[in-house]
Amino acid sequence: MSEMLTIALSKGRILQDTLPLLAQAGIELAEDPEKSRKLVLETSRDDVRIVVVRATDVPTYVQYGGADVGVSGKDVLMEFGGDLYEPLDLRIARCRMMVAGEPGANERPGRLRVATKFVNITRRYFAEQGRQVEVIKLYGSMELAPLVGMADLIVDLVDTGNTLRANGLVPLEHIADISSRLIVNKAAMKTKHRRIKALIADLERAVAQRA
Ligand code: PRT
Ligand code: MG
Repeated sequence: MSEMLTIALSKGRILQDTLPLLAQAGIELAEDPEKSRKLVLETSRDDVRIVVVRATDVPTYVQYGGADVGVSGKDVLMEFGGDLYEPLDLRIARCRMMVAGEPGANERPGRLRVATKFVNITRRYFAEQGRQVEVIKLYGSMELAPLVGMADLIVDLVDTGNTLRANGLVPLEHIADISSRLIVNKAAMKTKHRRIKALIADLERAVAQRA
């Protein structure tokens, strides 16, 4: 029997959108992951297992070898900035990273305050443009910060725009297009080369068929 291949995924949209791609690669789950409390899930293949972790922890598990491969949003990867291979854009869980706020808030004079959970991306974005900002770290509900006068701007992910609209905010500046990527541990890419190459090829085919 060949060595175990461990895949790290997060619950929610990434799991939902990745499972059909894995199924096309011949990897199916035995039980419903959204209902199960298990963190290690067996699959239809004896030599493949899935571990379920927080979205922001997926790159950490893959970089440090807790998993051989994983699926992460480009937002999470840009913020993480670690040392991983990123061989395939799965084109799922797509959205945009935006600067948002009240209309015209990005043209206010002086040093603006920006609330976000993406502090590294935000610092980099404004620094590249030579704009001085104060970055405030939040862990969620960024849209609230401008409403209570705590920040001029937020940096957040936008899909339909409904969340911004519901809070009287508008998208102001586009930072990046986001989708989920297959990531691979650098050592595993060598030691499990044949299997990982095959997985990449299978997923590549599945992605192409959906496009
Ligand atoms: O939820 P948890 O705290 O455990 O982790 P998480 O929020 O990182 O996970 P999850 O499952 O919510 O998101 C996983 C990945 O999905 C993200 O890292 C993105 O790459 C991708 N993704 C795609 C999104 C969205 N679309 C999205 N719309 N992630 C979050 N949102 C949120 C956004 O932050 C905002 O609050 O949805 C809201 C905006 O949506 P609209 O449709 O109202 O514009
Ligand atoms: Mg979430």
